[in-house]
Amino acid sequence: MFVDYVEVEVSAGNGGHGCVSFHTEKFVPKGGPDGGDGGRGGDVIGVADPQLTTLLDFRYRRRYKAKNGQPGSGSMKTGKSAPHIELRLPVGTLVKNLETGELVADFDEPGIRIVLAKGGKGGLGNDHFKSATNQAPRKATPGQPGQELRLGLELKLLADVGLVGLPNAGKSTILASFSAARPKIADYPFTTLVPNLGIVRFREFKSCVMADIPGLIEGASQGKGLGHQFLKHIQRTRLIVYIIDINDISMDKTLELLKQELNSFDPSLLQRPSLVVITKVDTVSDDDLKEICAEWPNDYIALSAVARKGADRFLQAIERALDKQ
Ligand SMILES: Nc1nc2c(ncn2[C@@H]2O[C@H](COP(=O)(O)OP(=O)(O)OP(=O)(O)O)[C@@H](O)[C@H]2O)c(=O)[nH]1
Ligand SMILES: [Mg+2]
Repeated sequence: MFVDYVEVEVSAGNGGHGCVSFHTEKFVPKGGPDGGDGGRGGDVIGVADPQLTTLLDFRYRRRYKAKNGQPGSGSMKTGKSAPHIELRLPVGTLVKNLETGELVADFDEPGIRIVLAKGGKGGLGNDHFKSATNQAPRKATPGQPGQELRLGLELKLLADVGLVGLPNAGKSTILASFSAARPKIADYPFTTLVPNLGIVRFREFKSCVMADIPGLIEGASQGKGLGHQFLKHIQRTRLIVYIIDINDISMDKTLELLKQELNSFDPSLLQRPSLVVITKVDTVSDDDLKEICAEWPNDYIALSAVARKGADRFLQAIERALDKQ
């Protein structure tokens, strides 16, 4: 299952209290203050883990609490600090503070670690409060509370290229043909129910990440089909590739429709660089292809992902479009 939004509660640990204590020893009746400091509470830290592709784990567990620091004790012993706890998040996760609406962190690179909730500092033991006039202070400070936050975790996939098209247009077939990803492919609409990512290699040491999202239909903005719920996954792509089936009887209307749906979700998506790909061209004769495309006013790339016709042009166009940015 693919989960791209969850709400969780995180609590960092409280700091341990400082200690009031006095040194006692045989024949040393009035030893000075020797109360140690409290230990620090554990932080809650987010870590971007490239092995993860979903926030599914957080469906089942919503509360994360780091331990409290130990209180200080006599003989100047500082309390033990509590260990930090880690939330492992898929790369592309945005974290929002639900109380303030503010963006707390963007886990946009594998391996980055960001403290989400800070543990409280330990309190000071009475040793800190001795002075010339007060040799036996009875004062220590309490540990500070750890931060407690309600957070919204939202996964927005990070890909260079997003494939957008009607259901059954052939998007997953393209991803499967140009990457090692193995999305489900079938001859009916809505085969793809969740986004898929794949790495497309242009040549050695040069590649891009391609995202195949579920097909869009007219009225997706009103929740039809799978609606807009997956469009957020192309919000962070650098290039949008519209995929249109050559057997579509009104290719230009389809392109218009796809653009409209993107526009009603997020108008800035239409400013993004884009390419138009007419696919499944192996299903028509070369003459028909010429005829159909002669009427097509836009720039396009003719492709058959199955017969790998036009594959080089397709890859070059993507590479060039990405290089331009
Ligand atoms: N002949 C031919 N068939 C293709 C080509 N590309 C896709 N198909 C077929 O078209 C059908 C739909 O392909 P998919 O890749 O599942 O389409 P999709 O756009 O991912 O569809 P949804 O996931 O439902 O949105 C499958 O039966 C594919 O085998 C192609 O280039 N040539
Ligand atoms: Mg698909």
